[in-house]
Amino acid sequence: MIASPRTLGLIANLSEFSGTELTCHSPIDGSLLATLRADAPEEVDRKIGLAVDAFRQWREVPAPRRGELVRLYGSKLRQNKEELAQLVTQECGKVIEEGRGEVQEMIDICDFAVGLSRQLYGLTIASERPEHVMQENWLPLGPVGIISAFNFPVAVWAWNSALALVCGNSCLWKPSEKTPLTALACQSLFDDVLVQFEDAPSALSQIVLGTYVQGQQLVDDNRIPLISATGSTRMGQAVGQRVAARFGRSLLELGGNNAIIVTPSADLGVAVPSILFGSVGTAGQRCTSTRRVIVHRCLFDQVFDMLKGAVQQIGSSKVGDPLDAATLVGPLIDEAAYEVMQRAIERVRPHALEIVGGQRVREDLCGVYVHPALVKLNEQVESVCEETFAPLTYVMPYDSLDEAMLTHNSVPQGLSSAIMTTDVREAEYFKRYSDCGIANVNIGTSGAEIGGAFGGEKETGGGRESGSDSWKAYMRRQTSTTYFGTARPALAQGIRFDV
Ligand code: UN1
Repeated sequence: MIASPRTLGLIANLSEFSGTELTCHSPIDGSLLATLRADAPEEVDRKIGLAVDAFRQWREVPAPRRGELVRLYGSKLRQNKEELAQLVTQECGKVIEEGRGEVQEMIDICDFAVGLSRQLYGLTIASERPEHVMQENWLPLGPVGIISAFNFPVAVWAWNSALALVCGNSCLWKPSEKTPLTALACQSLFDDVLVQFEDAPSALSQIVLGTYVQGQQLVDDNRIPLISATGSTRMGQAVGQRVAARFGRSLLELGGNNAIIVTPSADLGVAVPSILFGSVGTAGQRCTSTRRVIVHRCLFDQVFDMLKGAVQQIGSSKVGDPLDAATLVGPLIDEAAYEVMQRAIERVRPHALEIVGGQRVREDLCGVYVHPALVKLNEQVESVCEETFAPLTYVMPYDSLDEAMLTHNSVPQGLSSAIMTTDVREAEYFKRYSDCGIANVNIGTSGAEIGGAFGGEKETGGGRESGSDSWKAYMRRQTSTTYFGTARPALAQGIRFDV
C-alpha cells in the first residue's frame, strides 16, 4: 500500500524533506511511504536560533491574540480531520476510529488552550508589610523542545504546542523517527494558518527531523529552557539527567504499567468492556494501556473466562487492516515490538496457569499482526513489573483489598489505574492509595480526556500535560513585591536596619 496522494497531499512541500536517512514504512503492510532526510547538526542549531528569535517576537503578542492563532489552528484541524486521521492510521497503524479520536484530541486541546489564553491567572498575595503589594506573575518561558513517540504521533505534540503557544513560547518538535509524516502534515496545516496571521513569526513552530541524535542536540542546548519528552522510561532517564545537568526543566511522560482491580461488587457489564478496550485497544500500544487485571478470587475464573472469550473473538476476526472500519486491533508498529512481546510471553510462561493468544496472525497482510494475549497467573511475578508495549495482559487473583493495593502499587511505573466496584468505600480507598497520576472508578485506564492533568509518578516521570493547570509548566513564575509608600520601607520578618 502506498499512502494515497490525497493524505500525503496534506504535506504541501514533501519534496523539500526528501532524503535518505529516514525511511517511513507503513506498519499496515510494510510498504514504503517516503524517504526523508534527517537534520544535520548545523541545521538543528540554526533552527534553535530561529526559535529564540521567534520567541522574542511572540512573547510580545497579547495572550488572547496568541489564543486566536490556536483557535484558527483548531478550525484547520476540523476541516482536515478525516485526512489527518487517515495519515495517522497509515503511519502508526492504529485503527481509523482511534486515528479520528487522536485528531479530535488535538482539536479539544486547541479549544482548551484558546480559553486558557484569557485565563493565565497569577495571584495577589497578602503582604506582611504596610503599603506593599505582593503578586505572582506568569511569564513566557522560551523555546520549548517537544520529543514525541510513535503511538500518539500528533495528539501529544498538540497538548504541548497548544499550551506552549498561548503561553507565549516558540516550539521545536522532534517527532518519532517512526512517524515523521504526520508531523510534517501538522506543520503544513500550521504554516497555512500562520500565513494568515500577521503578528506571528514564521519560525514559531518548527520540526526537527531525525533520530535520538537530533533529540539529544535539543536536550543539550541551553537555549531551550523546557524539554517535554514522551517515550520509554530509559529514554526519559537519559533526557531528565541531561536536561538537569544544564539546569533546564524537563516534563516527562514515560512508561506505565497500568492495572485494573475488579472487586466482588463490580458490575461486570461495565468492567469487562473497559478492561478489553484498555488491553487490546490501540494494539496495547498506549502508555495508558491496561497491562494488569487484579481480580477478587471469588470472580477470578469468571472474569478470566469472559475476557478469554472476548479476546478469542477479537483475535480470530477483528485483527487486521486498521483502515477497515470493522477492525478493532491493527498491527504492531514493527518487528522489534513483536519480538519484545514474544520474549515477555516466554518469560512468564513457566509461571502461567493459562496463556491465550500471543501468536502472529494475518500474515497475508505483510505487517506485524498478533492475536492479543491474556495470561492467567497465580500471583504477580517479576516480569509482570516491566512494561511490554503490546496487547499482553496479565490477570491475577487477590483475597483482600489491602493485598490488591500492594500488588497494584508494587511496580516501578505510576501512570494510570482503575477500580471496578459499586462500593463507595472501596472506590474512595482506591483513590486514596493508588500511587498513580490517574485513578479511575468504573472506567478503564486508557482514554483520558484532555481536561485533566495527564501524567504519572515514579518511573512515569512526574510530568503533567494537557488540562487543569499543566500550562504552568510552560511559563516562568515570578514573585513580585511592590512598595508604594513614602516612608522608609519596612523589612520583612520585622527586621530593623536603622542607619
Ligand atoms: C500515550 O499513550 O502516550 O489517555 C497517551 C489516553 C490518551 C493519551 C495516551 N488520551 O489513553
